[in-house]
Amino acid sequence: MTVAAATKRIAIVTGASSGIGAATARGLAAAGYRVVLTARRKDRIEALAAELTDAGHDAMAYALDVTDRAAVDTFATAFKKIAVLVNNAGGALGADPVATSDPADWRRMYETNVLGTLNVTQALLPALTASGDGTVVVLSSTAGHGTYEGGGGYVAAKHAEHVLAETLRLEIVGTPVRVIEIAPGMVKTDEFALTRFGGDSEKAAKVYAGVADPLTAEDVADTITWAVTRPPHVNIDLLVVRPRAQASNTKVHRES
Ligand code: 8X3
Repeated sequence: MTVAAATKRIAIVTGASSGIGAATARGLAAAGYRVVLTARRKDRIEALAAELTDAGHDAMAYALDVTDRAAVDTFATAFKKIAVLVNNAGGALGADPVATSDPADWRRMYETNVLGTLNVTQALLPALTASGDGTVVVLSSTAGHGTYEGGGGYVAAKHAEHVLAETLRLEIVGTPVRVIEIAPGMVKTDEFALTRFGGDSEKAAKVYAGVADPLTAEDVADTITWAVTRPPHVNIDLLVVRPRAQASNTKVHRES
């Protein structure tokens, strides 16, 4: 893939095949960016890119597994200048206690959430810097700022993503790249909880049971789009966003 010099500034979104990633691609396209949608599921991102293009936006799709460093490096060679990178790919696997959870789940969550973000950010940092005004967004979670029972490997991975964002911000200060961390709480999407519970829809539904209005993917995309469209000298270091019914990771109001 080669990407011709674009008149519009380029925004790359990982995990853009569904949920927050897809909504963010829509939001950034509407904000005037040329969006590059990446995810493993090529059919989904191609369909979304076609939909955005038909609606008059500028969008393209590129199938990518963020844990495959060689593939990420090849992808990065297509870009000389990037305005925005949204590291959204990731997710949760399992909700078992530390004593019994599956180490394979922990490893996979570290790979997708942390190393995936590291791979893509490292590979695209030169292009973000070359743009003269780059923005790295790290989609962490409220799980990156406090733990909860059964959170285990997901909480650990999200804490690592938070540390990645904070450390990178320290290390690149003085360059024209800002680092924004968005930490959503309870967001009801089609796939997050279903994936976490291995496709068990009953367990997935319990996560949101009785919660009046969990956040939607669009709520989070709106937050991301707002943060990246602030003037270049404004760095939203960290933005925690939860539904009103959720006061903390462990304090959720449920109507019975
Ligand atoms: C998702 C929030 O509460 O399921 O990142 O960990 S939570």
